[in-house]
Amino acid sequence: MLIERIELRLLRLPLVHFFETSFGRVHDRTFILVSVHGEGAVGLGECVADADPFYSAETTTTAWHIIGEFIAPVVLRRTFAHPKEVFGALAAIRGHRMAKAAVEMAAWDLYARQQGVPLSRALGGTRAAIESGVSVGIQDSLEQLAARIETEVAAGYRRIKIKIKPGWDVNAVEFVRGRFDAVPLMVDANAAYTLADAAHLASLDRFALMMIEQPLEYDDIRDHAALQRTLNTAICLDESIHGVRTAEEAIALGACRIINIKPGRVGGHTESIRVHDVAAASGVPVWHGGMLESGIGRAHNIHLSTLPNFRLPGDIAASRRYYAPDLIDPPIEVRADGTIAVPTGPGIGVDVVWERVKAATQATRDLS
Ligand code: OSB
Ligand code: MG
Repeated sequence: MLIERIELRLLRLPLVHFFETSFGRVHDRTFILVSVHGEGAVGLGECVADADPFYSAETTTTAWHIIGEFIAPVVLRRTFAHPKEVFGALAAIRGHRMAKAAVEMAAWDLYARQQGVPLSRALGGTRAAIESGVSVGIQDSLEQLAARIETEVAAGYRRIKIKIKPGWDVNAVEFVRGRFDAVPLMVDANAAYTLADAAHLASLDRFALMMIEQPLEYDDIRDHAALQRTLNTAICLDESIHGVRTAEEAIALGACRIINIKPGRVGGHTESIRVHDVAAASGVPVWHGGMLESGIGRAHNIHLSTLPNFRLPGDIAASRRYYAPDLIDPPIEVRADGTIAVPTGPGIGVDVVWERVKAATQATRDLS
């Protein structure tokens, strides 16, 4: 697989509904779309870095810089026997896993298209459909939260995740449990607490939550281990799992019982498979997170979720929840049973509407 040219596009898409987490409210998403060209084919990757450094240290601007000045020079005009070699080839570049992942995932798509197989098969996945869950942001009122959950439960989603932060946590969960007593429910704090909040977080134990996602600092392992010892509810780590090494540390120290995998956060599909495999070897289930991707990044997420240790519903919902219209047509749909069919065409297997991409483009850069 020869990489001949890389094209970057900076896109901006308005969200159908604002999305609020403990670190803020967003109304649109700015992200980089990467096209990797080689031997007559094109692979696509979507960078999950946000415009601001609030979820992670990377931003769209740092990723643009790192891809253009450091990643492209390593991979351009180079022949890879397999896309699993790309992440290792970038080892000299410290960090910047979102920037690396965007290019690495585009290389996987290119490879799968050249082989004429769906990306899921190239990745070693085994399922024809994946389970879909939904992430519901912080709303202006508890009534509005209940109304949104009502809609998502009716649509068939297999689990509901609500975002929490101090002041919108035990009260919100108690309210939701009062209305939806049996719904599979979990919470995500996006690092909004400290170990001093352990007793407060333990008061969530009585609501039969599937897990509490990332309660403490974005790069912490140790305090999560201490917190997990005081909670009955499983901790799931998101931000703290930067790759296979932090996954091994977290599992060894008992910092979590479940891991959220986002290929963008760990450096791409290859590193995601490694995290998936070390978790499987320790009996730790994983599930696929989301970063409000367009249908292009979401398609990558669907394919990766076909690996066997993705044992819980992912944050991979229908296109219509995010963008109207999405960048792909047909859009991603969730069926009444809460599953998504894995695309069967070559590569990511979705059709990009380039007119929509062009309309959303703020800047471009050609690297060759
Ligand atoms: O923490 O999982 C998160 C969105 C943006 C940044 C971080 C997170 C999220 C989500 C939304 O929870 C998942 C999605 O629906 O794409
Ligand atoms: Mg999260």
